Amino acid sequence: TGEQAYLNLCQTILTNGIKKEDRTNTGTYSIFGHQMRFNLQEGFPLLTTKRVPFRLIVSELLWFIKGDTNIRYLLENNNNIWNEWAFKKWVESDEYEGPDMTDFGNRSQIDEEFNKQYEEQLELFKKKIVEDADFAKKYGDLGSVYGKQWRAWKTSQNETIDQLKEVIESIRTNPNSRRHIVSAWNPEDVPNMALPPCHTLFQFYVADGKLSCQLYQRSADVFLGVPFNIASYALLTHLIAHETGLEVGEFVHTLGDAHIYSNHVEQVNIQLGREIRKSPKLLLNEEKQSIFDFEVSDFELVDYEPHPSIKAPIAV
Ligand code: DHF
Ligand code: TMP
Repeated sequence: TGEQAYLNLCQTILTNGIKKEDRTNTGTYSIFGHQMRFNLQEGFPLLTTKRVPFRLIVSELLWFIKGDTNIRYLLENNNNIWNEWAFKKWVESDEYEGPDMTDFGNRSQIDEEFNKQYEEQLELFKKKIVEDADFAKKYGDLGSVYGKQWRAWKTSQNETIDQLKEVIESIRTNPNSRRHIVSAWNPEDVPNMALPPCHTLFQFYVADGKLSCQLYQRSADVFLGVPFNIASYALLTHLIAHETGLEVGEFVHTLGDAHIYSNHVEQVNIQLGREIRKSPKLLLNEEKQSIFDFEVSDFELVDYEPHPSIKAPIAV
């Protein structure tokens, strides 16, 4: 199954990964170039060897689809997965006057006193984003990240390209095309992003009445990010298949630098010791057609009975 492919990747990295330093100063074990396949007909590929919070995947994907790049929408949906990258911009700004938050990601893990201060500042920041629209506009925005590139890629002629709308149209009208591509990697715009896109480019493929999707992910945090990325692109494929009247085919996940952070190794070993369970099933609100009309309440996951979640610190 697809989940076995994921566990094999984890095992391969632990066995063959090269010890490699990284931007976050955490340290990783890393391999370069790997591919996994998930047959979406066999069930929805949300991992069962640890609990993965489906509702966070839904609200993050809807946020991309809306073309939104501001964490305010995520916070309104109790989704905290992008906080650190907005917070980083805030504490590095001239307007921030609280205690020094330099390198908060690493310091909060080793210094309990500092961690208290950090959590306090992060709570204040979140509160301000939700309550103060002007503040949110300035400090909640992650820059030209996914939503921007998918829905409003800026051209040199000052026009915008709605890549998502266009790709759905091309799937519908010209299914055999080999050009069903959406790119989040915009070299000119990369400097304006809180984090350059990890899921960089994806392509759709139609054959036998089924829609498949392949993602090129340049950088993959295999324990924390990848389970989200698999589910997110599987969900996107379901939504577009639904809108275009196709069945779902495969999700092909191609990775560049696939790494396990050194402070995730213990967690990965716990997960590797667990038995894979039956994949859940995804139900979509059949009354909705367009991907652009879906809301959080239009998704339901049934028969998801995973092993317990496994906590791990995220590298900032
Ligand atoms: N940075 C790094 N170093 N790794 C990432 O995977 C990553 N992902 C980002 C942004 N920056 C990143 C966006 N996606 C979590 C999962 C995905 C994600 C960000 C964070 C995460 O922390 N997952 C936790 C649970 C989070 C929660 O329940 O709030 C997990 O255990 O899966
Ligand atoms: P990098 O920009 O230095 O590659 O750091 C980005 C880190 O975030 C890296 O560990 C990969 C991880 N990541 C994912 O795995 N999936 C994601 O969706 C995102 C946004 C990040």
